[in-house]
Amino acid sequence: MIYEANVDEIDFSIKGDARGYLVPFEDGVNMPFAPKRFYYLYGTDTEIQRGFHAHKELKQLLIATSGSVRIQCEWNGLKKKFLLDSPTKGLLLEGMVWHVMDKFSPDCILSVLASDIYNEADYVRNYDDFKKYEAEYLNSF
Ligand code: T46
Repeated sequence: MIYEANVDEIDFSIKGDARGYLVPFEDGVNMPFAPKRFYYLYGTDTEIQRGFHAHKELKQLLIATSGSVRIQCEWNGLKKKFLLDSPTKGLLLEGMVWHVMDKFSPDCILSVLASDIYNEADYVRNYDDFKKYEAEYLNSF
């Protein structure tokens, strides 16, 4: 089974006036998918690493709405680290991207908009399985 992968850093369009700032997300305007789920991670200790999985089909937009967190990604034979440290930017993870979140600041709230409801069957939690799926994808060209 071939699963596509894509990673993209996105700078949001900010609405603001004398009262403060606002960042809207609208399907068909600036959202790359229509979200079906929202969740957030908070209270994660600085020393903790989370994630260690990829998703087969799920698309997610990760935003540090408070504080900062590092996201280490691996996809399509590439490895890259991203720092989410502002509510004005996000990280789009589409499909088969192995990701690990760490270096959570004490005030970090990592908010996630997801393209589908929670489904454990969509997770690839074994790294060797991830590499097999990735190799299948890379050999398909
Ligand atoms: C991801 C990263 C960024 C639910 O019951 N419903 C949910 O919507 C989610 C996301 C999780 N759960 C349960 C499953 C586990 O028993 O919450 C527990 C913790 O989930 P997990 O160990 O997968 O958490 P993280 O921080 O490793 O990963 C989470 C998301 O699960 C994952 O999709 O991409 O954040």
